[in-house]
Amino acid sequence: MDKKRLELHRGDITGLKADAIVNAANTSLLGGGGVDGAIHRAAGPDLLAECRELNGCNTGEAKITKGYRLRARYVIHTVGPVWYGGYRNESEQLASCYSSSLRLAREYKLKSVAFPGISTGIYRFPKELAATIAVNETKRFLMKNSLPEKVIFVAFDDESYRIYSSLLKA
Ligand code: AR6
Repeated sequence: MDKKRLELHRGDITGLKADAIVNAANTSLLGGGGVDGAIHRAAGPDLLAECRELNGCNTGEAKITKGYRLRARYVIHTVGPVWYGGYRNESEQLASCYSSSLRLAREYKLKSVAFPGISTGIYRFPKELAATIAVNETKRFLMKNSLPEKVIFVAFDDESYRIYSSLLKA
């Protein structure tokens, strides 16, 4: 796989001009805090109206909506696992968030997709392990698929930025 297909961006995901940005949602898909709240604020009320039609989403799965006022054309909503110490299949569920989101991106023929660190905020998933899963699962998918062409990991804080930098250099 061409390493140039993986990028790292520091800061707020809501301003990114990718074909899709991924939202770290909850099973209701009706909004919340963290990046979910920021995406809904930036996209405007039409996003919530479309989300209401989706009947929620299971942990580890993903659903897609339009991006409305965002620069991104689509939002892929995925529900990460709450971290309970690693005894409840959290790693497999987190990997499934990435593969499900990437499958949707492929289905919609999207060229670029940006991910925040799913589950690494309110859901307390350890950042280093989460980033390792994110990068490995994404590489695995890109090796087998030509779309999306590019995946952007968005690090909101310095610690996440350092973790992703070293993983992407390796
Ligand atoms: N841009 C990029 N990354 C961000 C932004 C932003 N604007 N804001 C926060 N992050 P979290 P979770 C990072 O808590 O852990 C919501 O209430 C943040 O630093 O948003 O999956 C949902 O409705 C962290 O690294 O999501 C769910 O109930 C990462 O995004 C619950 O939180 C994810 O943090 C989901 O929890």
